[in-house]
Amino acid sequence: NSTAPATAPQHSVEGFVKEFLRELHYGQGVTLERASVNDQYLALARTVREYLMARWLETVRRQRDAQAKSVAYLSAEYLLGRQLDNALLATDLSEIVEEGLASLGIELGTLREQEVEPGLGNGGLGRLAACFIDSLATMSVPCIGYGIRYEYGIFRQTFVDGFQVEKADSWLTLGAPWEFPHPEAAVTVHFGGSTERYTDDDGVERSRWVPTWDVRGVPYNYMVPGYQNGRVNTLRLWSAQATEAFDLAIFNSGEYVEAVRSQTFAENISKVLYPEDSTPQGKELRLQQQYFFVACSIRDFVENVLPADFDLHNLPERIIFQLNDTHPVIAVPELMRILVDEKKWDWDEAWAVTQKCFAYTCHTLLPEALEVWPVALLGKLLPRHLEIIYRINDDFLAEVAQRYPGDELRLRRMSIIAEHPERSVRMAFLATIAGSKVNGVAELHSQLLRDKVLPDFSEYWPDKFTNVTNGVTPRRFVRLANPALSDLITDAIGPGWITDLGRLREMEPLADDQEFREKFRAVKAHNKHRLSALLQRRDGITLPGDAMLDVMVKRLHEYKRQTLKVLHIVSLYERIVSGELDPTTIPPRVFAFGAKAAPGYKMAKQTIALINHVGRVVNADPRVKGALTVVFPPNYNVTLAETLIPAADLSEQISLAGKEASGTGNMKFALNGALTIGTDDGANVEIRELVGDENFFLFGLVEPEVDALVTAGYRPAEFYEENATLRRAIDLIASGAFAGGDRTVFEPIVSNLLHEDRFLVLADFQAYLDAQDRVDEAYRDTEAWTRSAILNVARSGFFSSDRAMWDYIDRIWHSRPVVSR
Ligand code: 26W
Repeated sequence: NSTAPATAPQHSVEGFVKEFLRELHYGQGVTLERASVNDQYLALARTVREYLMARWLETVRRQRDAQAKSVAYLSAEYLLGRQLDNALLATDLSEIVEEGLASLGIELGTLREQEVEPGLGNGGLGRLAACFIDSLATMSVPCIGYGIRYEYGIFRQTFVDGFQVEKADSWLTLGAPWEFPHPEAAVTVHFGGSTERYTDDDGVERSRWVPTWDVRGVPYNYMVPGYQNGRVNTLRLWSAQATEAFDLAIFNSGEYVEAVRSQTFAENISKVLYPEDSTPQGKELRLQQQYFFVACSIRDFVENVLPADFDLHNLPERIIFQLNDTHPVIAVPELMRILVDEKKWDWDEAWAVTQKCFAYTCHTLLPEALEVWPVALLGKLLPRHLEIIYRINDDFLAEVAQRYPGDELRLRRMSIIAEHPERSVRMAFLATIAGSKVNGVAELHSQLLRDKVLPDFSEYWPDKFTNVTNGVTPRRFVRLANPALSDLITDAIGPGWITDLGRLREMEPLADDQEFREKFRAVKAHNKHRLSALLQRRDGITLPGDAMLDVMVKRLHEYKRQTLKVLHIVSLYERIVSGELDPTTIPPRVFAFGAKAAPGYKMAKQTIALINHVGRVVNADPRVKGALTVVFPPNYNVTLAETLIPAADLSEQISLAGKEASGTGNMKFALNGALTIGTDDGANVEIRELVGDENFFLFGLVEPEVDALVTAGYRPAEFYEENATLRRAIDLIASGAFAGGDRTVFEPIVSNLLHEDRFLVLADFQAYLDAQDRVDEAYRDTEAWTRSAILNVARSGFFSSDRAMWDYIDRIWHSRPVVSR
């Protein structure tokens, strides 16, 4: 019929070439002869988009008709990675495009490299959101991802003399072919002002918000294509704009700069991603970002996604807002405000509906990472929301008081409002009280969340708490990142694993097949060459030919303990140069790091400098040449991960037990055939259980031991005194050996280790070295190592984000969002 969307271009080389040239001519306005690489890339992206368009429009239409329950994933971060390859995979166009471009003398690989990845996230939490929306699309589950279209994503990291220097990430400057702006669908959100009481037409006394300034949220839509299933979900990111471009009265008086001030002010809200991972700074702009995007999103869902005549009493049947950590929690009082103030509902009926519409995922255990907002700040920016939070708190505490009469201390512990060190709102408590479910992101984490972070709440609502262990998308992190391994797997067990990762189990018997092991090693070798070529091109880094690749990539944080890895390297180096260790007796190793530090995190930045300086000395010393190599390519991101992880032999997951909520890098490595050296932490626990103890190098204190040691009074200096190997390593750093003789450069790291060592690096040092000896030992037996690597792949299917999504559906979202096909 006439409203049906246009059909997709022909799925053939000719069909593609025709569309591509059309895009080049009419979209870019250039001829093939004069087209730059960027012109070609943009035309290609737009062409691929066209293949998805009919499916997208169809998905949206079906979803409207089906009136199915949707998941609205609320996340301040989406760390998407490059889009082109994923779109080619989803549409099964890779071969056609490669051939079609080749016929025009263009290399697909060159255009691929042109894309700047949208780095709209910091690390694990943002990447998880990207994996989840991929899985939901692939599983045909209705989902809309809501977030912020930051103009600048996570900073680009450079090194100057080994120290991190941040550069702005201008990911939009060369064009953004994957986004669809919809300025006509903009919504207005309010800030500031005060509240007032009034009597409504029915004579009821009510509160209302009288805000003083507003901002327009312009939605930008992005396609989220399912894997070859004809479905395309939507990611909707909000960009902030001034409601009025400028104040004409001021402009006419000649004050041009003053006239556009409000525009700059409004646009600041979506200007840049906060680069703090886990240490909230309590900045007003951040709260503005949070409220901005959730207010836009709720309004959008209620006014644009739901039918016009929709009765909001039925909202829980149509939506579940999944809160990705506490960042979007201000959505709770916002929905209450809409229902009570705007729709004039009774408080209790509004609260009953609200409670069913939210669920909360916690992603941390560090107390300092739990967001709190000073009452003064929140009250200034969102006075009505603060009132609503007070009311939620009062009602809740009254209930608690009824259950535990006279337990004043408990009320104080459970109050959303903390009194010290300053009056503030504990967002995790608000989320827990409002959410229908609260989940942690790995078994151990969920346990600790119940027992240590929210014990009073889990006692009060034992059934509210659940676990969903994280997962990663096999499309991006196996099929796309590791085509050689993918082909090997598909040859062995067929292609079904791509959407049913548990089927990797079928490979298990092949671990005992000598010929298969050889092929598996050939895949690893191929991936190492590919990495080597990339690092040469990208950073001028040369990798030695044949060495174990030992990789630690993740944000730089003390609890993750990059310092422990450095001590291992320094210790090996020191033992070799002092003559204690013969370098020809250990397997040659490349130690690869990738890590960004929050710009204000001093200790983390020092650690980056230390790694680089150790690398410089080690790599230049002929006494260890060939045996030890340290590489630290700058600006680790999703794109680099996709080449680095498939090449790895050893995965470093060495956080202090009880600190890493889950980890997801750990899963990507195991799925790509690296063995893990790791602590009993986060999802490492489940990886080890699944792959088997004999295929995993476990070391270190377990969480109860950590707890006991800290309670007893941990004195790191004792470990230093008692362990000669450790002492020699630390002394070498302290001597200035890695800083041209300057003892002051790394003094803060040394004295922190000796006198504070919050994350028990020294306590775990010897156990770590022993485990590394076991790694060397195991690596020498090539066949046995390969066997373990294959078993790691075969037994890690559980870590698919598809499985994680089924668990959310089953344990949290309940009424399974209907598959509308
Ligand atoms: C600035 C405030 C702030 C606070 C917390 C920013 C970011 C956070 C996140 C919760 C940090 C984060 O990314 N957590 C990670 O989430 C991953 C996905 O669940 C887990 O795998 C990681 O273990 C966890 O550290």
